[in-house]
Amino acid sequence: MQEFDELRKQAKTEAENTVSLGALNDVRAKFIGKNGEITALLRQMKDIPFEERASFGKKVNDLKEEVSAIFEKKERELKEKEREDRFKKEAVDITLPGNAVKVGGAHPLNIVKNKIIDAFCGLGFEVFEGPEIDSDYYCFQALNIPKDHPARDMQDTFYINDNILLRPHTSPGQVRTMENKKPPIKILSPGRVYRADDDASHSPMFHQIEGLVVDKGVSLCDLKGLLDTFVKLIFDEDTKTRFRPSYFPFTEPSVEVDVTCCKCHGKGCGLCKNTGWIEILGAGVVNKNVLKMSGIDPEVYSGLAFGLGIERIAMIKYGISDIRTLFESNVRFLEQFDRR
Ligand code: FA5
Repeated sequence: MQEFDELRKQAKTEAENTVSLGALNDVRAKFIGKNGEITALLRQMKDIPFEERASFGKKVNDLKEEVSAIFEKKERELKEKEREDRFKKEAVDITLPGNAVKVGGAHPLNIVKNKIIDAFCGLGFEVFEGPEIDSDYYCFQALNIPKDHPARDMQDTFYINDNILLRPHTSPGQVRTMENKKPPIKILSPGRVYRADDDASHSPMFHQIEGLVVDKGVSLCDLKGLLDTFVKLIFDEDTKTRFRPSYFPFTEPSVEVDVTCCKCHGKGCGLCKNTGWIEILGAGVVNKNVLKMSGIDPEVYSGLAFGLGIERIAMIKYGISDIRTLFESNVRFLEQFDRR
C-alpha cells in the first residue's frame, strides 16, 4: 500500500510540474504507458498469493484510473492555456490604422486616348494599329510626298537609314489600311510617333490618332459633321469648331480644325493666346493620288482623313501648360487625373 501511495503522489507531483503537452505525455508513459511503473505492478500478479490476487488487481486498476484522471485534468488545463496563449499572440488591435494599399491609375494620355477611341467606335469606326518603325514609302511617298519634297520638313523625324525611320505621324496607317481593305472603310489608327521637335508644346515622342473614311460620295461636309460631333463628345456640347484652310500633300482640300478655348469659352485668355480658339487637328479630303497609289479608284470612291495629337487634346482638356509634365512620371502630378 505504501508503494501505491508513493506512486500516486509521485505521478501527481510530476504531472502538476509539467508545462507542456509533450512533457505530460512523457510523464504519462512513465507511469501508465506499456512499460510504465503502474503497468509493471500488474505483471507482479503472478507472484501474489491466489486469494489476494483479486483485491491486488482491483487496487492496481483503481490506482491506474486515479492517475489517468490526474493526467486528463492536467491535459485539459494545458490545452486551455495553449489556446489562450495562441489567442494572445494572434490578437489583432482593430483600433490600429490599416496599411494603405497603393492603387495605380490610368495615365492621362491613356484616359484621353480611350475617350477618343470610344467616341469614334460609337460612330462605327474600327481600330487598326500600324508599325512605329516604317519605311520612307509609307511615311512619305505613298502620301504624295516624294523624296526631297519641301513638305517633308513639316514632319521631320529620326532616321535609322535612308529608307527606314521612326514614323513622324500615324498617316501611314491610311495607306496600309487602303492596301488591305476594300471600301467602305472607317478606321482609327492610334499610336506613338516621333519628330525632331522639343519645346513646351512639342515633344520628340508623342501620340496621334489617325482617322480615315473611304466610301462612295464622302465629302468635306461629312468631315465637318463628323469632327463637330466628335468635339462635342470629347469636350462639351457648347464647344464650337472652326475649319481653317491648310495644306497637307495627302489631302485636297486640307483644313486645320480649331475648337473654342475650354478655359475662356471663346472670350480670349492665356491658354488660347487671346484668340478664343485652340487648334486640335489636321484633316482633309484624301488626295486622289493617295487613293490611286493605294489601289482605290478615285473615280468611284472618295475619302476623308484626319490626324490629331492626343497630348494636345489632354493639355486642352486638363489645362496642362507644359507637354513635358506628361512624360516625367511624377506620381503627384499623374494621380490628379484618374480618381477612382
Ligand atoms: C499631321 O501629322 C498629319 N498627318 C495630320 C493629318 C492626317 C492631316 C490626315 C490630314 C489628314 P500635324 O503635323 O499638324 O499633321 O500634326 C497633327 C497634330 O499632332 C497637331 O495638331 C498637334 O496636335 C500634334 N503634334 C504635332 N507635332 C507635335 C509634337 N512634336 N508634340 C506633340 N504634339 C504634336
